[in-house]
Amino acid sequence: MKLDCRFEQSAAAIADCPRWNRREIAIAGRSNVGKSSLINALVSIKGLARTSRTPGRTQALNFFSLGGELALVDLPGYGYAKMPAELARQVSNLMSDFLAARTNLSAVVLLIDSRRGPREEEFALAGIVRGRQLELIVAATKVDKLRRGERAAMIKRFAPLNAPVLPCSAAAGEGLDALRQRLLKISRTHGISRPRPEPPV
Ligand SMILES: Nc1nc2c(ncn2[C@@H]2O[C@H](COP(=O)(O)OP(=O)(O)OP(=O)(O)O)[C@@H](O)[C@H]2O)c(=O)[nH]1
Ligand SMILES: [Mg+2]
Repeated sequence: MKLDCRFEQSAAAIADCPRWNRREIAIAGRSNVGKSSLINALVSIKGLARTSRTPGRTQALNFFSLGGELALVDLPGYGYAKMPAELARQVSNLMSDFLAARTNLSAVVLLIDSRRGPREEEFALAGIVRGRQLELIVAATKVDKLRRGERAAMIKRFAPLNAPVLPCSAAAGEGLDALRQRLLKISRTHGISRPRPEPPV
């Protein structure tokens, strides 16, 4: 399955976000969890979203058009201890303001490292998404780093979130097709309504 995806713009503030009527799917998660890598893997374009071994790489909202009606939004990661406190606060506010108020938002893919599981921040984000009745998709990232016997423990760690979990690996390709299917389903269920064609005479 091939998704048609293009970088459109960055926004360093809510006021700079695009004014369009695309339904948006936000990619959210802790710094270094693999958000940008997952976007690149999903759309099979290396380097589309910038990735880095250094956490805190993405400090703005990055908008990518996806087909004709959808957009992916690569959010800045939270929880990077080494980022200067003032910058970390700004970045975290930008992300939570966007999730709490953006009207274009239809769904949030919450990425959580499969080896760590959800913490306080992830429960809080899931709460915001549920409070707005947006679709919540949880992706457990970097599952290529789990050993065979660690899968069951991972499922247990994620259970308290009470959400379906998609195990994913941007590196090995696992789970990507399942995630693509979920995203395309959003396009059908939350699609922007088009004028109906005239009935045949
Ligand atoms: N083994 C493995 N490594 C991964 C995977 N996905 C991402 N990584 C690595 O994790 C690091 C961070 O990846 P990014 O995609 O930049 O993470 P991010 O969540 O966008 O980070 P910020 O922009 O800082 O919030 C990089 O070194 C990636 O190569 C994966 O599926 N498997
Ligand atoms: Mg990133």
